[in-house]
Amino acid sequence: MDNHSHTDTPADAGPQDAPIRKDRRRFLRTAGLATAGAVAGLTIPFERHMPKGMTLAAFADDSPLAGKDGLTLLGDRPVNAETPAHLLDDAITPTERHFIRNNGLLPDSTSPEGWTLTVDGFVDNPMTMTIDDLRNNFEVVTRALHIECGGNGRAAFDPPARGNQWTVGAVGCSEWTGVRLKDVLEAAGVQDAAVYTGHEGADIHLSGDPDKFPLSRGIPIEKALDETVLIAFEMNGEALHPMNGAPLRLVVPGWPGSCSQKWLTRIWVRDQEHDGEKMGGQSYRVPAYPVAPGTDVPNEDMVVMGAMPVKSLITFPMNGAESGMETEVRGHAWVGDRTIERLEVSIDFGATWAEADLDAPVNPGAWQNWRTSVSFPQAGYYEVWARATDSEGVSQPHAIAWNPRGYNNNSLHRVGLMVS
Ligand SMILES: Nc1nc2c(c(=O)[nH]1)N[C@H]1C(S)=C(S)[C@@H](COP(=O)(O)O)O[C@H]1N2
Ligand SMILES: [Mo]
Repeated sequence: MDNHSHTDTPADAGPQDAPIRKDRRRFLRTAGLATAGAVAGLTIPFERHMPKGMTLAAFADDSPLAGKDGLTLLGDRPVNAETPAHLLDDAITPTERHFIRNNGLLPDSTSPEGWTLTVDGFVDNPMTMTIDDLRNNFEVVTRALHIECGGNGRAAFDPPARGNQWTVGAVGCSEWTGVRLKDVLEAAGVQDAAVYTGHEGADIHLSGDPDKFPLSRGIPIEKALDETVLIAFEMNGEALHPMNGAPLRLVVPGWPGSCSQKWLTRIWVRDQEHDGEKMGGQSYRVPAYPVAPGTDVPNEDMVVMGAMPVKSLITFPMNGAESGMETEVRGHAWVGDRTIERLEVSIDFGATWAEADLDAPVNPGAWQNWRTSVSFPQAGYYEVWARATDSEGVSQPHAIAWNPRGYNNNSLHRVGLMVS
């Protein structure tokens, strides 16, 4: 495993801050990178000589990608960044390579100091707990768990779908430490009427309106009581990265990433499907029946996304690389609520397939690592394709099952190679 050290975790403004930084941090945090100087109200006499896109040294750790390594920034308001496939090669995704998907702006504080989580609604004992309460009153577990954004792969939709144009890298499998949501819900005493959770976080709506949530999603109570679902306060053995939900978040492996509420403040147990921000309309919803590409689907025919489909990624070699006549090919495969049974690789555009060596998940909810070695018959351009099959015999398709908002694209990952 590739363990990059990272000591430059962007903490919130502290008293140790140099004066130039203090009052301008908030502006910078909420402004676009390009306009950082202007929005912070700084006069920069030699601005005309500044290389385009350069960030200001005095505010270096305000960069949305501080503490991240090699991510592709898709947008900075809100911050969205994906990881190139070849940087997802580690069995466990290092924090600096875990993607970022935000719907709003970071909370004013991401410090564990004074943070509380409330569990209420259809429970016998509503509770408000600090992070220490969680640590002290419940079994603390560490698990490798994969999170994939429901819109990962959207960039390949045709006709295109609105939203972040993720290619393949809005996925990761880090090691999360926390307590089981199940244990906390059982302590709260889930009532018979409970059917769904509703999650709330402390992030700030893009409008700045304190009464609006950027995102508030939930999961069916049966899934919430699944032992893989964690309320996490550590990522890869350290505090959570601010962009990944510090100091507290849910991790719901195998379900759309949006279920894994970051900056978690409340779990509201409900007697109906949660109706929070981005639960309705076309958000994180897919047509209840297959539709032709480009179809306009009415809201009432859309259903909330559940377990994610079978999928795999080639993390070595890198797309477009040069290769010798023989190479190792490796990557990961995952599926929501099932396991991967088989991983096959093709070097002839899918005419023939050879089975790769596939690991079992290190624990339920972890992605599965695979590797194989391929030999090419002669020099030239090849494509390596990977195809996973899950425990129900379902394989990845060649084509995208089109839907209006560009979710669930689990079509085959392909890597082109120049072989000599
Ligand atoms: N509070 C809050 N939680 C959130 C989000 C958000 O915008 N706000 N984005 C969700 C989405 S859409 C995804 S895909 C995952 C991404 O987690 P990551 O940013 O740690 O990779 O966080 C989810 N949790
Ligand atoms: Mo997402």
